[in-house]
Amino acid sequence: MPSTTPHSDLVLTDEVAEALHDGAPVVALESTIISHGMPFPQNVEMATEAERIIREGGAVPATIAILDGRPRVGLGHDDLHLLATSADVAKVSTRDLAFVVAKGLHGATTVASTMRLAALAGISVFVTGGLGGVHRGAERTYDVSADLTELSLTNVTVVSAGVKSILDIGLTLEALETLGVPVVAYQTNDFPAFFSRVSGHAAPMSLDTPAEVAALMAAKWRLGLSGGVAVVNPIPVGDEIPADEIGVIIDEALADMEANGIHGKEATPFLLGRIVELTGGASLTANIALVNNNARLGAQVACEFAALQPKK
Ligand code: PSU
Ligand code: MN
Repeated sequence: MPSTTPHSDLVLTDEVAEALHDGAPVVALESTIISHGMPFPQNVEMATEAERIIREGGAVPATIAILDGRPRVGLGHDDLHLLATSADVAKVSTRDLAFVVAKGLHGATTVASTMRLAALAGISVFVTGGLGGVHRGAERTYDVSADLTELSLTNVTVVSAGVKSILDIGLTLEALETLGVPVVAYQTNDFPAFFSRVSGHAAPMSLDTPAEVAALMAAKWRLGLSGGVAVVNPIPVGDEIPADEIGVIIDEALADMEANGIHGKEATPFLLGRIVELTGGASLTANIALVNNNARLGAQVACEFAALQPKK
């Protein structure tokens, strides 16, 4: 058993603590995607499969959530099941972390808050499905995800399939540029749009191997350029939903959101749920496929990055 924990408020599983202590590759995973991003039982199946793929790739998975007010890094099956089924799990972004911890509540962490807790634990690579970003109509609503703020602050690489076109992809890329966040498209020159491999927006940079991604991470942080790296990995060809097909659905989901007066932290979960309904579950199949694809890449990046670190 390791003698030190990275931070006294965090509860790590023995497996995660040992891997971190040994400098072995660890990959963080978020929990909002489980509690507020997908229906049961696909959510718990997805979470379990992503962990399995990360292990298969030679890294230790560490799914992150708040349970009874304790930030947990690494979860067991019962924890995942609770997150997948309970109505008492708040969606927790950075803003909400202190409240949920102080009140002893359950919370599912977003990209932003997962990054923060991963960094506190000493984890450098994090796998998810989609990033938050600048919402369409943000010039009226000011709705810009705290995921972007966190990417500007916290030294963690986030592997995603880009952002859904529920967001304004062009403005999201502009915001990430302003915030100094490298957006690295993996093996493509196009910024991927989650369900579709291409968004019509050029990616600012592209890399072709996990070793190149690890080298970029090392160079960024060696230069004292704090903040995250967004690695955007297109959905596999066979799992893609064509942009025009999903575009119609997304427009309908956005109209429904407007009609129902949904806003703030409810906006993203509402849109994700509505898209699953409107596609008769096809979006869910695509969503699971891209998470698995990101888990494979995330494990490879974590292995390459761990290999660059001084031996412990
Ligand atoms: N996009 C998805 N699936 C998700 C999310 C976003 O395709 O599950 C979740 C992630 O947890 C992300 C959060 O961090 O939604 C962003 O929420 P908001 O827009 O309220 O910041
Ligand atoms: Mn928001």
